[in-house]
Amino acid sequence: MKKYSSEQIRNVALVSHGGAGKTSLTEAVLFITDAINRLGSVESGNTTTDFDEEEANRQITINTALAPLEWNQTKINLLDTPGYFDFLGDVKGALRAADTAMVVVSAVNGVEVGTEKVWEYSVENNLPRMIFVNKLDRENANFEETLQQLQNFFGHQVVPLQIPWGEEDSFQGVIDLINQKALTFANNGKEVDEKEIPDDYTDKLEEMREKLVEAVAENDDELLEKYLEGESLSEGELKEGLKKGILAQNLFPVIVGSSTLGYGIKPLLDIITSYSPSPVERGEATGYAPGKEEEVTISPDPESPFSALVFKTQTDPYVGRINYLRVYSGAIKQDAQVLNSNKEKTEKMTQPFNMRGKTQIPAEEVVAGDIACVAKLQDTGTGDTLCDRSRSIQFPRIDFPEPVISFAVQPKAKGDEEKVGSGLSRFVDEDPTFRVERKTETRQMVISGMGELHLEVIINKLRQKFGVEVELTTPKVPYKETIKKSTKVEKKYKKQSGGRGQYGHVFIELEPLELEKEFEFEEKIFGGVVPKQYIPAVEKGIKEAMDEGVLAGYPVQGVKAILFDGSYHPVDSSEMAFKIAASQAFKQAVEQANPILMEPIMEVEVTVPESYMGDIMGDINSRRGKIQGMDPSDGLQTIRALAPMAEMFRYAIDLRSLTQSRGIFSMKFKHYEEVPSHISEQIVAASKEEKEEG
Ligand SMILES: Nc1nc2c(ncn2[C@@H]2O[C@H](COP(=O)(O)OP(=O)(O)OP(=O)(O)O)[C@@H](O)[C@H]2O)c(=O)[nH]1
Ligand SMILES: [Mg+2]
Repeated sequence: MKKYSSEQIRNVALVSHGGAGKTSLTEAVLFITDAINRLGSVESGNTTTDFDEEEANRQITINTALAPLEWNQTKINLLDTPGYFDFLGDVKGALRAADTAMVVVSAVNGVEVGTEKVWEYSVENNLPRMIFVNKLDRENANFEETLQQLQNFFGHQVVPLQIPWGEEDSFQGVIDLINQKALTFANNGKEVDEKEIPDDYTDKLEEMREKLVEAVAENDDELLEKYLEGESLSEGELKEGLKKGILAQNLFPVIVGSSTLGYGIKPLLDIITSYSPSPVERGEATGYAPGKEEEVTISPDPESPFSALVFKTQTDPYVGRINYLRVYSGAIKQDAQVLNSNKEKTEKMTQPFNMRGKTQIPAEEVVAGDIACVAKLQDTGTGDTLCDRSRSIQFPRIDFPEPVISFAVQPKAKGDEEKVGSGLSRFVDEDPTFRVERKTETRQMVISGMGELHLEVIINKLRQKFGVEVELTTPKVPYKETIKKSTKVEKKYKKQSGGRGQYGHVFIELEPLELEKEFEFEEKIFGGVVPKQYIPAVEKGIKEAMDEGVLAGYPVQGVKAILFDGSYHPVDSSEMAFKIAASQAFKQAVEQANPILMEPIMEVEVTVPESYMGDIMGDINSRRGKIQGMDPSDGLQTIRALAPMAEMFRYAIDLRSLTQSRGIFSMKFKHYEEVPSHISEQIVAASKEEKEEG
């Protein structure tokens, strides 16, 4: 690839609801621009950007892939992102790296939930947006209706630059409203023929072009005046106005085509090079001086000190770790010493390269505004800023979503624990929406992610890359046991037959404490009835007994134990004897003290469109949840509730199906509460059964 200046770069993220055609579009574009010489397809599992085995098998995108290509003296960095919600993290990263969001919409399905979401994220990132209406060749494709939906959802600034010539079986080309030509395509879109506008489209063309001109004029006072006075805009004015409107996020042009036929792809490329902003036109980026509040602005000047944001990290079996960088200023230079300002570490830059799918293409120098990869950095991961020491800066962190679903993992073969642990932690490195935790309370390894599919993919990768098989189960709930009333017991532990005997004798009183206080111990021994040297053994015996409660074997907490009387034997007493006596006393006391099970209660926040409110509240009630409050905003409702952890493990999945994926939620631990008795009985019974089997 030749060198490109910052003005000659376009960074375009393809985003959509799952399956709208982003990967097929990327493949078509690569083929048409001769970046690849064989046209792959999603069905055959041989596209450039869905190169991962899991992607090819499932025919969906899992990882954002880069597809740099050259067109009209411009380098276009396409980012082919995943559409499934489980892989949202990668979409967020790509949107941070891009200067334009190309929202792909299927003409068959129209605006879908995922369309709304990616639009929202693009707005959050202040990104200029374009819309590609795809699949116009498919049965049930309907441009009029799709356009209507787009305008209903995203406003009247959604304006077509083209309309399809025919639809479904009779889709034969594209009517270009700006140049007023009909375009047809051959050789998978490599050849374009310009034709006169067909007669049955002349009226439509006029009507749609008028709307386009009006929309452009509305964005510019001068043009508007001209327009209102009945003057027509020159072609130059129209194009310039359009470009300005797009950059200002006031106009969202609609482009049409079919990715699999290659129709409309060349015009799409022309529109990207002419109307989507270069990094220079996007202007300054904002960051912070490390440790300080005030903003620092960075202009996309290749001559200024280097700065870049790592928006994705990937581990390659051969190359090791690869970081994807969006450069904001200066240039990536091989061997340069740069600062990772988040980790305060110096990194030495290796030779940067372009990635096209999985293919590395060497790049000599990567200037401000460009996207490229660097391998073998020591401490750098997703979200980190790399910069020149002379101007230390941190770009805002990428707002990755928090995991919503958890499973316990267990290796199928004994002895694989370590391999599983180290394999999983490698994936944590790559994927900010994936977590692994070792839960000491339940002695389980728990993985968390964005959905079942996300975790399933990770488990498959673990098998492919590390050769270990694991099983996923619902995590155990870290119940605790406690007592409800005070009680006193006496316990004598005595063995005095032959040889040296054992003798320990204690009176213990138990009192309930707040659960958070875990455990307190007090001794009220008078006159040395239990000698000083045995008292620590008494405490130790109780503590050990607390590890496994009498009800279902969960740890006991929220108990105060008072040693208030006892006796000893001058020869037979020992620390061991007192420990055993204390432990037995404690167990007996707990049984008398009305023991109960306590369960973790989560604080849950669910945000859904208002129409789902009833269903959500009903569902929360059925999970033993308690509604705490509601906050309406913008047609959405946020419901705050408390609900037991035990009922919430599958909530991510259930919320999706309840709301057609429109709902989001977050959850964090709040406190422990008593388990209702009918449920407690089941837990106790289950634990007995497990004990008998085990
Ligand atoms: N007929 C027709 N089929 C298309 C077109 N574009 C994509 N498809 C098909 O639609 C399906 C999904 O296409 P993809 O390119 O994988 O869509 P995607 O947006 O990348 O999907 P995700 O990455 O999983 O979100 C595949 O079976 C494609 O062959 C099109 O323009 N016309
Ligand atoms: Mg895809």
